[in-house]
Amino acid sequence: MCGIVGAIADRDVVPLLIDGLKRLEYRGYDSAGLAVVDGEVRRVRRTGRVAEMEAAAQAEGFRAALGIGHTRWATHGGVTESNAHPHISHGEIALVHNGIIENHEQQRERLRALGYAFESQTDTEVIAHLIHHYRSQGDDLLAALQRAVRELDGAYALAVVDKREPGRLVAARMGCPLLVGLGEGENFVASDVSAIVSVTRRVIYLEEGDTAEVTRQGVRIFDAEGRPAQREVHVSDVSLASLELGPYRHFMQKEIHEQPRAIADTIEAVVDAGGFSPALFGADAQALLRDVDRVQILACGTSHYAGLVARYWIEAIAGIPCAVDIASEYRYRKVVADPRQLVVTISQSGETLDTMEALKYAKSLGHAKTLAICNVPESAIPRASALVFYTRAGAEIGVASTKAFTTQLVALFALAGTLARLRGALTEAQQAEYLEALRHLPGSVQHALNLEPQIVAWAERFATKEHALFLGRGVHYPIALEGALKLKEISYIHAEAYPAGELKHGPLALVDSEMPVVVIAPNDSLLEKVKSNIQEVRARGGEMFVFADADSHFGESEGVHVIRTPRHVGVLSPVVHAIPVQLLAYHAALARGTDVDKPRNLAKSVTVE
Ligand code: HGA
Repeated sequence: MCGIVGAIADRDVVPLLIDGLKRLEYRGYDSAGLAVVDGEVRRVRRTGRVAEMEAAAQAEGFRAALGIGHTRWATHGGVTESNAHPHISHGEIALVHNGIIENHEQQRERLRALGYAFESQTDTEVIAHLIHHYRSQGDDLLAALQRAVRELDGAYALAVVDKREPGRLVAARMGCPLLVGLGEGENFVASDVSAIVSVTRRVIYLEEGDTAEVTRQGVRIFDAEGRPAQREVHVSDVSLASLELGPYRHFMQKEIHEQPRAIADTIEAVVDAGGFSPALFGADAQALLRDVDRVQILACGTSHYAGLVARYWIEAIAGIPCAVDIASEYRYRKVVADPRQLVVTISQSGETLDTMEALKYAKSLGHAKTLAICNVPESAIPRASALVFYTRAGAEIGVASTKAFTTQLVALFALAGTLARLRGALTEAQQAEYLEALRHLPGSVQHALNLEPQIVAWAERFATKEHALFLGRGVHYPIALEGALKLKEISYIHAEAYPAGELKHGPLALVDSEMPVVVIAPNDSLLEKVKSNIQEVRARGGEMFVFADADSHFGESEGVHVIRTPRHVGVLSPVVHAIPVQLLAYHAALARGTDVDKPRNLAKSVTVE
């Protein structure tokens, strides 16, 4: 989603803003802009890439010691230059916004009546005029911002400058991420730390309702009531290397190949804790998890599929009923609350708005046992949860999630093991067996990555197709869902996933020689059933692409292509089978020439509803 960066310094901040916006490109966007204060407010905006906006800024000789920049992912109003941020009021106030203002129509009417003219269709423009309105009633910029945000419903991260106050920029946060970066004689605001990592690693994460004044000398933060607030300074460990491409062609490719390391790092937490232990989830975990008798998982997209895999593990290993809901559905339905239920949220960024809102809803119903599984330290969802497990995937830049997914699976497996142990449902011997399986997992994942050349050959055949079916059974059905989602996201091939047994209940009608069917067929108890499903497809002339285990004796035949994944790795098999479907999607997208890391219409951290 949108990226915000702002800077105040004793030097020209334009290169810093451009560099920051480029580092935020991974979040997904459709236009970019910046505004600087240099006696006047000067602005440049372009639809398309940051590089185009950069060229325009250079051509116009932009230089200034104070400025704000933005990458926009349109929600209100089309992708046009006049809708791109920053928005300006009366040539004085310039503002960038991430989020959605729900009462923008009422505010627009009110401001029109006050004489304000609108140049864009965005919800954002009302904020610029509202601040200007209070500013012209005598408030200074900070006070005007604080008054304005009190009148906004919805979600926002804001950075604002005013040509009459060149010594500061002001910022506000509600529902969308924003942090302050602390430099030497220069300070910054940004949506995430990657934007400013080349200038500082010292950051303050703003809390919900906070406003901030950022000057060259320092930062003042105020809470939602406008009282001065102290916020902790964190030193970010995001490395520049993790934000750079290195020898890879795309971040997605890099991140697919980083999975053995990411998984090993995440497993290390389990090893350090001496096995499946509540200590993995935080200091209060023992007390909170002890009497859990149901689990509710809330997530979106790929994280939701991780939750679907976890349901099998939590029910089979811990014997605890587990429900999995799409966060945006859960938050709008009447839910029967159960205080002994553990509410688990899963979000790579920890900022996914739908998941955050679902968590708030669960808490409002009295759920106190909340656990976040998340990849970004100190992000909003873990901060709003009683317990947290941080996956150790490192920065994930590609919009299509890969290493975040497989490390989430490791975290969820550790949760299933821990709940089982707390209930006395796991013997020492079983725990030892599971830990052994975990130890072998990075190697099996590496083995699956080695299948890449075979998968490239398949992908070339896929690239010409417009549709694909993915089939799986049991714990591998969510992997079929994930494979279909990956293919859709980056290659734009329409793909659907079904539990293989559902084929004859409808989708079989779609099967012909133009509909490739991918089957996840590990050598588990459902293999014979999957083989029957394959015959059903073959009988209709469908071409099959089967991922089978090395030990499954699955033979190739006319119209049935087989790639053998590593020997069956038992209960962790879904993690290993995630790899070939990621590779298939990646290489199909490459063959079709799509923008793999920034697929059209999609954003990385989905911070709007
Ligand atoms: N609603 C604003 C900002 C959109 C946004 O935050 N996207 O991530 C707009 O449409 O311009």
